[in-house]
Amino acid sequence: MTDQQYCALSVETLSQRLGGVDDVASRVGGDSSTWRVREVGDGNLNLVFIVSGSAGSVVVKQALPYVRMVGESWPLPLYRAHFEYYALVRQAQRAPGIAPEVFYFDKPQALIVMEYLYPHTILRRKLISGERVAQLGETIGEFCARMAFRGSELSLSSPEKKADVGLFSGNVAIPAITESLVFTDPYYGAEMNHHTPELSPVVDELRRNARLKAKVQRLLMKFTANTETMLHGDLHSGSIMATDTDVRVIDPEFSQYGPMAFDLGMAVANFLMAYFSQPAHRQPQALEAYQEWILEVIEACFICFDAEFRHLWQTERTGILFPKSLFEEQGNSADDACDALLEEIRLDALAYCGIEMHRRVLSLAHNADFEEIKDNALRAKLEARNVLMGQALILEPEAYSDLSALAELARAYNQQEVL
Ligand code: SR1
Ligand code: MG
Repeated sequence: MTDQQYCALSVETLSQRLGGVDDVASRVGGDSSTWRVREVGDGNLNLVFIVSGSAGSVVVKQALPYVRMVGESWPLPLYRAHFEYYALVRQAQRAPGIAPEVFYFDKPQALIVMEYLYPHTILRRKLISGERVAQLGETIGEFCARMAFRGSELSLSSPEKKADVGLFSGNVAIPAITESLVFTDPYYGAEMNHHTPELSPVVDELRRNARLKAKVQRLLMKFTANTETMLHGDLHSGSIMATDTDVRVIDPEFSQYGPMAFDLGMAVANFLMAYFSQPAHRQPQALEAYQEWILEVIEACFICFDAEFRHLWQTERTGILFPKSLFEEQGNSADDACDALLEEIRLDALAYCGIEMHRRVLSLAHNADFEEIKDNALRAKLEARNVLMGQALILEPEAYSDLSALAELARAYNQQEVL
């Protein structure tokens, strides 16, 4: 398959095209003409197939040369699949057991064959249907900390880190999407934007707030200029799959080197959007307990991020940053430096969180938590709470770095009649 010119797979052609690839055939098993192939891609960009045979199932993900949710009018380079592959390999090394295992990668075809996660389902669907997942916040917090620390010069050697930043700097098309859809478009009437019509008074006021826009642009500046670590880059609840007791992270195609706080902020934003949308999805008797559980997930996420980062700081600080030769070996503790760095990450994560809360209701790619609410008046009311909390986090992250203050803020907006 490797020598062939790129050609998008289909349910009809997949078995014939991948049947001769040993790494795939041995996992699926049997005669490839008997394989069952389903296209299950419901994301914004790619083709995703589940292929099953007598020995098991695999997932085949193939990039399309355009943005699937928009169509061929928005071309997107196939090379993004290479970066997804590079990211999956690094995630397996830096945070083992969380990303799907890769079985096969075909660069010209922009396709990755990987582990089929079963009986896992997309976390966003679980949050909409009110399911609980044990250790959710803990796993995501720990994952973010491991990726943040082990992808940085706190851990990597300087040449290794520079080479990786160089490699990922070839991925120009995907960061450009984040730079506009996440950081810029929500704050003016960009062409592809849409929002619930009843939300307009809140949106108009937000877009008039020059202080807010300036803060967001400063965060964009950090996002573009700061190559601290390798990010997942799109850690929303559709990029997390789970059972009741197991949590996995998928889809790192938005991976790039960027600020340590970014993934943590994105993940927490998606938990908060699940929180604010709950009144539309839960019966009143189940609502409060489930919303409180989501707040516990957020708290656990931050606590476990800090704990794991501190642990790695003590045990794996082998890079050029804050070297032990400068601290411990001179009789100085480096603990205060770690605390200060974690505080900075917490504040930036809260601000990135606020931005993600905005883009998912104001820009192009909305999330189902709000989008599936059929009653527009209710949807706008819940989205308004989310937008206003996001604004508070961007403008004043210092006020909410204490986790109980953050939870109180969410509870306060959850009660507020904005519209
Ligand atoms: C055009 S891509 C829109 C969004 O989908 C992805 O999941 C990212 O979140 C991106 O911003
Ligand atoms: Mg994705």
